[in-house]
Amino acid sequence: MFVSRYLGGAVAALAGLAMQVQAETWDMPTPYPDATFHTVNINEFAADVAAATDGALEIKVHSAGSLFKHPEISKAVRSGQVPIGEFFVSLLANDNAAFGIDSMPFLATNYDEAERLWAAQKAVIDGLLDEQGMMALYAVPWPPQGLYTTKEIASVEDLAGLKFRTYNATLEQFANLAGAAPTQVEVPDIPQAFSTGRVEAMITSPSTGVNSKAWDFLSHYTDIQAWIPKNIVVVNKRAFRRLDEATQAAVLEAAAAAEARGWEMSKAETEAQTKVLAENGITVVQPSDELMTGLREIGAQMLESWKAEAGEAGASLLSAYQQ
Ligand code: PCA
Repeated sequence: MFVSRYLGGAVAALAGLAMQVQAETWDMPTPYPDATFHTVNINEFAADVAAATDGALEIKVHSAGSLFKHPEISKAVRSGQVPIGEFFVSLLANDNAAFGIDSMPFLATNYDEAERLWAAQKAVIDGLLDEQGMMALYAVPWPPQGLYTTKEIASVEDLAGLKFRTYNATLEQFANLAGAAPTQVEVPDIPQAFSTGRVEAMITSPSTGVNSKAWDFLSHYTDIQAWIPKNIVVVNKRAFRRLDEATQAAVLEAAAAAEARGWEMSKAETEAQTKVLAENGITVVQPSDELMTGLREIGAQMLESWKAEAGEAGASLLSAYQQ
């Protein structure tokens, strides 16, 4: 009696151990809230991986910067603190200018252009990520970026002096060149930054405008469609290699599906969320020629400085895109 109970316990313990060895959980930090379509897409990706591997690989999503703050996510994946994560790809522009090309104003402003730019960019950044011990799984664009303000904006001069919410170095440069005063604010902090008066204008997608309830603190959305920036999902290479072959294949397959699905979600969001802005009282306006001319001049100036910084790799990226 005592012996069999003892053995029974040992067998149960061993079975538990085998389960632990087989089933792996990957913690995945992401920067944006649950309602964001990127996060919805990532949750589907995680469900696909779990289903395809019979639960052998569980990806546990930690959204809205809850596990790591946005600027820390790439470092956490790089160092192996977490095996996988999502971030705004242009945040790595400090490492190499190639990461920031998708935030260049008026270079790629529709989805066809964005797709071609991603192909040209990917060829360069795959190698850069590899050097950092990471591998890109997939990237998904935000809808075209528009201008949110508390008044009508007829020309670049109207932006002068505005306290401007920014999300990366390129947008900061843009705001500075427009004569505005940039302040970096992460998405989960947008409502508070506006309600406390830290900022009073921003450039972002209809998606982020809706997710942040922009109508609580802003009145005008000018549809300038300035650029189409992307989020990227990356893995730590060592963590990926530790998976068995079938699991690796399942991750790659789910990633390819997530990329295709994400681009479609993004396209659908553009119109749908612009409508939600209008329904909630935001005045949606088409930009004046004067405003667009002024903004394009700033964009042209920024591209020149990007080229100077990005060197030969940048030149070949651009010529691949412009072919
Ligand atoms: N939303 C994110 C990035 C681009 C976008 O549309 C943000 O505003 O930070």
